[in-house]
Amino acid sequence: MTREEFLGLWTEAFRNQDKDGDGMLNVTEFGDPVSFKHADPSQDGKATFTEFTKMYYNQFDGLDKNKDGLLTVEEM
Ligand SMILES: [Ca+2]
Ligand SMILES: [Ca+2]
Repeated sequence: MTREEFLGLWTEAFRNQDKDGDGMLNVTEFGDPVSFKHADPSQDGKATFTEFTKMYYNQFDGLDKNKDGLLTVEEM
């Protein structure tokens, strides 16, 4: 899948997880305190949509071993 498709999945997840609809995820909404640290680099207890997608943007780069801008099943 492309980076756009990958981020699209997480955009959808963000909307579903943002229960109170304030455009940010707190640790309760996020559900995983360990990964939440990566989603909230500013450590203010809120992961904004920008922080959230940035985390997955970087994760895409980490997973895309051959740097062709596509994630294959093997790479995931
Ligand atoms: Ca929220
Ligand atoms: Ca790749």
